[in-house]
Amino acid sequence: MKLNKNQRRNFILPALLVVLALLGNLIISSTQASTTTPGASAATAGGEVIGWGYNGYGQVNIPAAAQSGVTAIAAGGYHSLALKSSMPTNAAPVALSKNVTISAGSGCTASVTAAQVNNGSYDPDGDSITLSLNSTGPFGIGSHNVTLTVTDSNGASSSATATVTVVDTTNPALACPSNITVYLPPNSMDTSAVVNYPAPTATDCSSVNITTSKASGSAFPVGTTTVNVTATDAAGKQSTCSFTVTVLYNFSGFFQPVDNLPAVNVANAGSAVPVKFSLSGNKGIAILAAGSPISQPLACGGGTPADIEETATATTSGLNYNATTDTYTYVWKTDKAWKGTCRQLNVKLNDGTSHVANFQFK
Ligand SMILES: [Ca+2]
Ligand SMILES: [Ca+2]
Repeated sequence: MKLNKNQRRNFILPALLVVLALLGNLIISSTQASTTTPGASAATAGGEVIGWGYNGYGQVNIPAAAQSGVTAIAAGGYHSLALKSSMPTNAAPVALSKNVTISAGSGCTASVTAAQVNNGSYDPDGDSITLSLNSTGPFGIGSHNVTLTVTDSNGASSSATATVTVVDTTNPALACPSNITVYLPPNSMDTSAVVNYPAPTATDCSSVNITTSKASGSAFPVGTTTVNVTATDAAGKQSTCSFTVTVLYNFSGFFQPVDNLPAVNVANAGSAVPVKFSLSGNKGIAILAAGSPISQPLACGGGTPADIEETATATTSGLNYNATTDTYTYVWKTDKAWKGTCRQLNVKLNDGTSHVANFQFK
């Protein structure tokens, strides 16, 4: 049978479609569709067949799907067919992020890495992925938003956001004043002194509150007082330091008959030696440290001998104060057994100071 031109036109396309249908489950969805139907497509085992053509036969425009990725084309009459292979498509990676909290380092800042923010990002295709952050810092104390971008080896990417919180976990740097020593006002009955000390200083990544166990400008008693200082930062981190405030008597040195060092006082063993001194004012009778005075053996030799010109009649040791002469007298009852030996007398006051005199007994 010989076909004219129109007959051939009307025959070729259906024939071709039939062939394709035989080859692979061809399904024509719109061979006689309206003019708005962009084309016909058919899914096959190996790809996708797209047909289009003259409006009178149902297909009109070149479908968008047939404008790229076409591996073969057939045309005849008013119809065309394109074959697209089922090329694998690339799936974008999945970005998963997590919020992180980081301790501030030196400079009170911290940096973050993409790996720290990453929470198991992956690529559905199994492609290798790279991680990046829009900013790695350094960030100051507080919260900061970052964006994690995950890119696969095909260049597809996804992003996720996270919060980076930089916290202060460092104790304050605290500096205490140096130890302070003051003397009681001379010629007074005062047994305490008002002491002003330099303010302790603290530095920290956050605000710091400083407290002291005894305020500057307080009356400090005779002796040594330890002032404890605590610095607490906004995160509750604490540092401590301490310093001492020592208030001393105005010890005069020993009066006669006792000579001060380096003299060696020569006394009769068993005699009572009046040990006299002043603290520049009546400080009461409770001026000695516990157990004071004491005497200890001393190697004889050295020093300038000086006789004890005056002795007391007391049979026991004891302390008294004479307001008229502003003199404390400690009567030191020596031991007869000390004859031929030397000893050092230590008068330790309750301000913590020790005052010694050397003796040789005859
Ligand atoms: Ca991928
Ligand atoms: Ca801190």
